[in-house]
Amino acid sequence: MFSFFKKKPVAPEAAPAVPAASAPTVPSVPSSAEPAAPLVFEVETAAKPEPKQSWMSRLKAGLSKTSANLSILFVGARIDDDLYDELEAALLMSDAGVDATQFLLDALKRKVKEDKLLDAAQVKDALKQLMIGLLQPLQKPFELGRHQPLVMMITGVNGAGKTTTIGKLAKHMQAHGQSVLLAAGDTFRAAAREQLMVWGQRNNVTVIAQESGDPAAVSYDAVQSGKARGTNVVMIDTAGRLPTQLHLMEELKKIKRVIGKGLDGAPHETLLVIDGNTGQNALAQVKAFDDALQLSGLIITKLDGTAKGGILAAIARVRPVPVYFIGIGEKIEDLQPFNAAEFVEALLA
Ligand SMILES: Nc1nc2c(ncn2[C@@H]2O[C@H](COP(=O)(O)OP(=O)(O)OP(=O)(O)O)[C@@H](O)[C@H]2O)c(=O)[nH]1
Ligand SMILES: [Mg+2]
Repeated sequence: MFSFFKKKPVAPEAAPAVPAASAPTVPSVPSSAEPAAPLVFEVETAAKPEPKQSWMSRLKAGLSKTSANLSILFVGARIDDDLYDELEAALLMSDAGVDATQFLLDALKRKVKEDKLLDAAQVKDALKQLMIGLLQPLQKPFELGRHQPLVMMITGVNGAGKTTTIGKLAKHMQAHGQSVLLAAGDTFRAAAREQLMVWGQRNNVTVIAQESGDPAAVSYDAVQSGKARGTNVVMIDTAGRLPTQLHLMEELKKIKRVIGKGLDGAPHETLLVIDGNTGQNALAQVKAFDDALQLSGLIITKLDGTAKGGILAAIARVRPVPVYFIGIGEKIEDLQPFNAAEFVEALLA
């Protein structure tokens, strides 16, 4: 069992509480403003963290397609070229990509030879160990308390799960005694701001929003407000965008620069949220967002759907940005830290 966050006790940088009057205005949402559409955030307040076993079984269920495709190959199999061919096809099918697939196959063949493995179960186990070795460098605990406030910028393509993930993280952080402030940096969609603010009200999280529609200005305000209030964590939501929308990628760079003007060294985390069902395109997203923003971490969502999971192997080989969390559903406990051994156990059950 490992904890959700790593926590570093921090000597607060000069960030005394400042009277609320000097903080940027937080527009209030009229209580009658219940949105017609269901909220993105539906977090059960009474939800207790489920036992680890339940998480594992749901992760296994999410990745069952790949796990079935891989595991079947080893049932009563002979260790020959046919097995390696089938394994290659199954790995490619799992979204592992050409590079990681070739890497794993070469390493496996070497291992089989060196250790004189004759039994399919042993070969499967060797593959598991190789996969864990490949994914291990992506595993990195998310450390709280390094900065006050710890400023996080959350990016990704449309519908990847950014806002939902921010909501889940906020609840996890609160449970770890952190005060959280959110910035409604998605000024693109009119409903996005209200959505976040209603959620903030319900969950006792301050949301900084602006009518102006300038995401960099909202982000700057949020950082200032976080400093003034002595908030532990500031999370900045951004509007979804495709890496091919170059002007919108430029806008992200600007938001990042402006955050840095609000607080030296911020954002301390620049995160990309990826929909686990995106296939190989996820790798293109990692590259493009990393080139533009120098990502510090990834969050992979929706590993409960038709996701195949192999994309993590591709990321590990081609652009090894740490994967802080993975998501397997819409509830708060459906977001957990990424653990390489656990993930491979689900992928190759
Ligand atoms: N099944 C499943 N659904 C998820 C998960 N994470 C998020 N979702 C759903 O994905 C949809 C989009 O999530 P959002 O959080 O609105 O995505 P976003 O990236 O903020 O979207 P934009 O702001 O429109 O770019 C919502 O219906 C979420 O409930 C997950 O891990 N599993
Ligand atoms: Mg959103």
